[in-house]
Amino acid sequence: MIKPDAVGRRLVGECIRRFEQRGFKLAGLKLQVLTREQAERHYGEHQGKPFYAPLLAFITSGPTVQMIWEGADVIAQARRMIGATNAFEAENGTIRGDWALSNRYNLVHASDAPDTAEREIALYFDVNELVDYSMPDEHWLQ
Ligand code: FUP
Repeated sequence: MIKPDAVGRRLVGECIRRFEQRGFKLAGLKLQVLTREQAERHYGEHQGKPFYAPLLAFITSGPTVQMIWEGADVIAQARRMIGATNAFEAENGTIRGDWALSNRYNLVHASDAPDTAEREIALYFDVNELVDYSMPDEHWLQ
């Protein structure tokens, strides 16, 4: 997910470019302002923590871009590409390490395991919004 701070800072194209150029395949794409209910379901694990309320206020404050990326080891590689949650600890060359200076306004989210990816995809997409197709360069990327 590209979060409202990245949309507001005109970084949507840069974020998509990194995943595309790494070799991942886009299987879904959507611009939407999250409802309070979607945000609560997404971040339910953090309920009760001090940053929960400001996190929900932030994530519902403007448009987000939901993306489904496919490819070899995509979950682990995407997490590496976005960098540590706290941008002050994110390595240079990661999305957060290059463009963020915050532990809350950290530009992007990526699912951390196959079951969370499934849950988050179902939260944001209808099945008929997923696109299945082949890329001509797929045999270079496995
Ligand atoms: P991530 O898996 O990278 O999305 O990170 P977490 O699930 O640990 O945290 C979710 C979001 O909560 C982060 F993107 C930013 C926010 N957060 C804070 O605002 N303060 C904190 O101390 C920790 C996380």
